[in-house]
This record gives sequence, structure tokens and C-alpha cells, in this order.
Amino acid sequence: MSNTNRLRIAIQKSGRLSKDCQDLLKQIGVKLNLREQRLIAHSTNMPIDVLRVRDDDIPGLVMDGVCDLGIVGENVLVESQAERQNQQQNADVITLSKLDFGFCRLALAWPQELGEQSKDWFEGKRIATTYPEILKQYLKRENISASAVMLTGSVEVAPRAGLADAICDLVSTGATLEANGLMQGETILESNACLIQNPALQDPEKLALIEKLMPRLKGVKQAKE
Ligand code: PRT
Ligand code: ZN
Repeated sequence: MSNTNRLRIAIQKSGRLSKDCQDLLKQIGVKLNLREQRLIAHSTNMPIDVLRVRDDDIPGLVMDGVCDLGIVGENVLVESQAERQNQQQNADVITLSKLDFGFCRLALAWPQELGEQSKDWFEGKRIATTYPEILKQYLKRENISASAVMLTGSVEVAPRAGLADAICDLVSTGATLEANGLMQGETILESNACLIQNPALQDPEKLALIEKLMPRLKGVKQAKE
């Protein structure tokens, strides 16, 4: 449990979601001194601390109550929930809001030279991915017996390197797939960044602060529409 009476929000330290997270906090009126490369940034105008971590750590920090809120891609959240459920660990969060950044899709892809393929093609194949749990759930749902090969980076080179027959990776523009001679297939998960809360949070002052910030967040989202 969080041992501070300041609201703790986990965001990605450096990566695709960092700037949007920092901008969002600013837009809802949370002033932060982010110049220093520190793990924790204290708000100068509200009882809020921002923890800057790797995105993969954010769901667990919120589920375990180390942080009260977190901003993370649904892809990372869903994968982490499945992993924790497998280990009989608590995997509950409240999704307070889907945010309007971090859009991407988790999609299947295979070497372009093979041309269009149906789902049957995946039978018995090896699929490289950073999201093995989401992939396994999809394969189960679709009754396909294929294996997931876990890779934390450079997934798109796996077929060429002979490590896998196909991949299941995040796509936004499709340029990476194209550059690696891969053809995009079915989307198995659509993802946005989302704001999550620890469901066990009970501190009335923190809950009141969240209640105060949520309409501002809604206002920022509406202003962009
Ligand atoms: O260091 P840390 O662990 O915090 O960061 P990370 O390297 O794991 O994540 P990062 O910063 O790359 O991405 C953070 C989050 O941004 C992801 O979890 C997604 O929710 C979201 N996001 C949105 C994306 C993309 N778009 C995206 N295009 N994450 C990754 N990509 C990669 C993809 O893996 C592929 O390599 O970009 C490439 C494809 O992009 P296109 O435009 O060529 O299709
Ligand atoms: Zn990561």
C-alpha cells in the first residue's frame, strides 16, 4: 500500500507515452518540476507525486497499491493482467478513462512473399511476440494450435532471422511491417493509453482529488474532439 498521503501517479519515464502524459497532467492543472531526471516528480500546486517508470511496471504498481493511478497502454495492461492471473496474483484495476493518445493495434503479420493467408495457415506455426498472453488467448479463442515465441524487442526481424514463421506486434502506421517485408493480418487487440486506478484506494482525500481532476480530464478530451 502507498505510504504517502500524496496521490501517486505512475507514468512512462521515456518513450512514446511520456510527452502525452506530461502534457495531459499540465492541461488538467497539475504543475510539475520535471526538469530533473528523478524517479519521483513532486507537484508544486497539488498533493500529487508522479513516478516515472518503464511502462511495463505501471500495471503492477497500480494493482499492488504502490501507486494510486497510472497511465499505460491497454496492450501492456491486458498482458500484465493475464500474466498476474496465471500466477494467482491480484490483477484488478479500475479504468477511469480511455485517453486520446497511444493508439495502436496488436496485429498478426507474416512474410509478404507468402501472400494472403487464412487463419488455418497459423496451425503449427511459431509466432514471435512481446505479448504472449494476449496472443495465447487469441489462439485459444480461434482454436488455432500455434506457439508463441517471446521476444522483447526487434520482433519484426524474427521471421527473417529464422526465429519464427510470423509475428504478432504493435502497429501504428504500418511502416515497420512494410520495411521488413511483412504483410499485416488480423488485429487481435486495439489499444489506447488509459488512466487506471487501484480499486482498493480508500483514502477520502485522494478520492476527492481524483473526483476534482476527472471533469478537467473530460474537458481536455472534449476540447480536442
Ligand atoms: O522503456 P519502456 O519499457 O517504458 O518503453 P517501451 O519501449 O516498452 O514502449 P514504447 O515507448 O515503444 O511504447 C509505449 C506504448 O506506446 C506501447 O505500449 C503502446 O501502448 C503505445 N504505442 C503506440 C506503440 C506504438 N504506437 C508503436 N507503433 N508502441 C510501440 N510501437 C512500435 C511497434 O512495436 C513497432 O516496432 O512501433 C513500431 C511500429 O510502428 P509503425 O508506425 O511503423 O507501424
Ligand atoms: Zn516497455
